[in-house]
Amino acid sequence: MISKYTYGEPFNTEATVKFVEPSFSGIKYLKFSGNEFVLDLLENDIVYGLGEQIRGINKRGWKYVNWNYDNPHHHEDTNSLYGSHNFLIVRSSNLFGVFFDYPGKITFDIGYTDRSKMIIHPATTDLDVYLIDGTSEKDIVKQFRELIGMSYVPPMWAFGYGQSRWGYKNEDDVRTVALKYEEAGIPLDSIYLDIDYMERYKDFTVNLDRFRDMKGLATEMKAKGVHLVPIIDAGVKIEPGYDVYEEGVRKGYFCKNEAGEDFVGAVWPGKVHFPDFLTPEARAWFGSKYEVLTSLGIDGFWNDMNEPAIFYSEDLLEDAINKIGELNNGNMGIDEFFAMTDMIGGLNGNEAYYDKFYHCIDGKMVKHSDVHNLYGFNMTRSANEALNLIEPDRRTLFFSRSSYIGAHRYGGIWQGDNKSWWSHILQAMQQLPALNMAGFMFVGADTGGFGCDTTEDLMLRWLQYSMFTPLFRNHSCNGTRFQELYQFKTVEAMKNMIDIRYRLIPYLYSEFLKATFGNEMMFRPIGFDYPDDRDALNVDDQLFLGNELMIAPIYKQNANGRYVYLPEEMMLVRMNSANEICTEIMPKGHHYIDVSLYELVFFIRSGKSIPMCDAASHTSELDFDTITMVGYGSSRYVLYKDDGISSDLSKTLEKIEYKN
Ligand code: MIG
Repeated sequence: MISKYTYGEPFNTEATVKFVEPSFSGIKYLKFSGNEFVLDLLENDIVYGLGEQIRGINKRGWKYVNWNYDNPHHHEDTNSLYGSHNFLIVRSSNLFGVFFDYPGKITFDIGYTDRSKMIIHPATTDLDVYLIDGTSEKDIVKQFRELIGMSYVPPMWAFGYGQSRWGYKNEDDVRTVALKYEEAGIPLDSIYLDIDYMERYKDFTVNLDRFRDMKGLATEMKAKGVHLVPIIDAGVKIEPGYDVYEEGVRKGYFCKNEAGEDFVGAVWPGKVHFPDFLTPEARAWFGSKYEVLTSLGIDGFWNDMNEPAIFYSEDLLEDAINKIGELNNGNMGIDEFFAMTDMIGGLNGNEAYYDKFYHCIDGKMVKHSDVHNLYGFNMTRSANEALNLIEPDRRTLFFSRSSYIGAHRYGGIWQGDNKSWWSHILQAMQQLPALNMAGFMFVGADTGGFGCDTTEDLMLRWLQYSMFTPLFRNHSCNGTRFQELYQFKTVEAMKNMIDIRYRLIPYLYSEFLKATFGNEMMFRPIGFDYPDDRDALNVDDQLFLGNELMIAPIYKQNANGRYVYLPEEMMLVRMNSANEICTEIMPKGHHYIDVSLYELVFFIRSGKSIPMCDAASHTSELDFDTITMVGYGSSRYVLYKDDGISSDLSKTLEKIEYKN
């Protein structure tokens, strides 16, 4: 049962799609003090959720600030990342879900100030709060997901392996990647184009010196089974003669400053204007520009910098430069020196920028900071809605960096600029169930790590985790160690892992569709299926994947194995390569399992089995009809499959029962 409570005058975020009758009594379970919501927590209560946030599956013990932020440091003490997903499930004397539909800054102090209190503080008290009672976490998630609408489904090829790097500068760089993968015999479905393909970082342009013939390249790659997926940034470069800029100015599609002029920020291209994605007109206009690239044969995009990230605004930059001039008195002391570095460091992403521009909604100026967290959502929506017109029959791959609940209907997300750190495998995994709770199903982290130099063993372990996530992309930052799989000596072992991924795609895609259609989670904490088992409730480094699997990846360097907790009897599956499968039944309980660096280990749940197809070089070559079942004897599996591309999701959907 869902109850809705309205405070003040909420902005219509369009996060939800179902009408809920507002309740006029006081809110249940939480205490509302006039500007915050408070809940008393007992020692063993658990708080799940918050989507893309740091720390564990149980969110207790930290203060989270949901304010979409271009934060390349996913440190343990950070507070904000790229997305705001204000949905929680509280397992206390009452079990309930709660969604704070609020597009501005909102703080979740979950036992930080006081271990026994959760305090939720929205910047203003204009919001809708939805409170969901249910019989279990899974039941609450289902109700919530029905409220927010069905999640985005990408084309099936998006489940293939993708290679990306900031720094593929020209056609030959792209060809080299494709060729080396081919030579190494490693399956590949996509190569990503980062900002270098554009002409001076201008959206919807192609640098013709470096990409002479994008259409030819896209066609050539497509013939090899590889899709090119270019990046699109939120800011539009200010440059006379650039059509997107000129048209946007002429038609009034950009965000305005207080004086009603087009607001100026600076990002990659230097000075930019920001499309007012919160208006349907600007959304339709910007979205229509994607045709510049789809007409060249492009069928996938990633949307970046759409928090929106702002490096500086003209006035704050000038201010900082003047103050630094004053500080530079010929003999800078330590105080002046640090005042200077703080000032420089404080420019990128400074919150003050977001008070300086406005959206024009139904003739009213709405200050950006009041609706900040909706910007990336509406950028992805702009692309998705336009592509539905440009390419009505087929699905396009979309994923975004920034998001808010509601964006899940229009695209997936990637988990942003992580680092090549062991702890970031676990961090990525711990976000998965919370993202699924919030509707984000097509998700994945930069495999191998974005920032910092990766290592061969980290890459292997990371592959053994990421091969289970819908988005499976190796991406890294300009200037870091190269991490395409062919760069490593153990390329053969890496190839084995990618081959295994391709063997698992029928299962992964099928479970993705089931969870999406059924408003369920593809990745669940162990405690969601075993709420009465204390040990299961404590597990935060294993997940159920669909209805049949449990994953328990290794995320520590030099570990030759790990502890796992089995809440029921399960079948341990070991795979050293695509065709070597060893299985062993293990009883319920705690176990230590050995796992060599070159070996994949996962678990099949009691009495279940999963379908596997043969490995192939590309998803287009996968044969979903030649299935081998792996798992318990006399079990059944219902495989969901479709043509992988039609927009009409029911048109080609088939449900095929396999017996083991
Ligand atoms: O300021 O386009 O998260 O994936 O490679 C950095 C360059 C901008 C941030 C994205 C990252 C991408 C990078 N971008």
